[in-house]
Amino acid sequence: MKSKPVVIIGAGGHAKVLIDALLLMRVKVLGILDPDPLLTGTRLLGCRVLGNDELLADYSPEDVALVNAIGSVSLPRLRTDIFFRFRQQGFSFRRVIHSSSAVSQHAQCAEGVQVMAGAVIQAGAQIDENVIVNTRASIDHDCKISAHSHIAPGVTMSGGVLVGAGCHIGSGATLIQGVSVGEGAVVAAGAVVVCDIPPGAKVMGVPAKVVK
Ligand code: JB2
Repeated sequence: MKSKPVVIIGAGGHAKVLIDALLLMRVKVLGILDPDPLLTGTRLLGCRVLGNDELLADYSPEDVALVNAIGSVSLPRLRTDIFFRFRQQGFSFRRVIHSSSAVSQHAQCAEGVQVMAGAVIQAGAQIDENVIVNTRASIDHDCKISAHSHIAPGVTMSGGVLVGAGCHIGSGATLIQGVSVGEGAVVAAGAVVVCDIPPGAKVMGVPAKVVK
């Protein structure tokens, strides 16, 4: 069955990476929505910025799918809000899996999951809705990444790691096997996590320690 064409929400850096992957997947991009009036009419990798989110009223959820191109660093809640707002209107969010990633056929990726170039997801892993597994991140067997979390570029996660919803795991962090990261926690770039992290905590360093 032919896949639906997509409309992209947000025209920033993450959108550029997603469009690159979508073009390789041969998915048709109808356009990009962004509230910044200066961007209207401009192009990102050849795809046109149409205007703000109100233009979504011109499309039917039966004919198009959405791609959430809001990243999770500068606007941590917005990505989640966008996902719920437009799903409530009946739209679905397309999975974007870069052709150079290696996703086990025995792993599960839910609605709207984005797996970027060079990422590896091993057997038994479960990736929940709206999660970003960014460039060259490695998620080993039986990890569970809960909804709306961002696994930044170059993260290494050994087997059986549990990440709660809405977490940010910073670039290059390492998490040893079996540790748990509580909901809404932030792991700083380069941290090495060797024990469980409570919900909402911010940790950094080697080994990682709670700083907030
Ligand atoms: O409500 C909105 C909205 N609010 C902000 N609707 C839509 N459709 N777009 C919205 N935006 C737009 O998202 C902003 O006007 C802006 O153009 C875009 C966010 O772009 P930015 O480059 O600031 O961030 P990003 O989310 O694309 O990328 C962040 O996350 C990535 C994962 C950066 O930190 C990247 O470095 C990172 N790789």
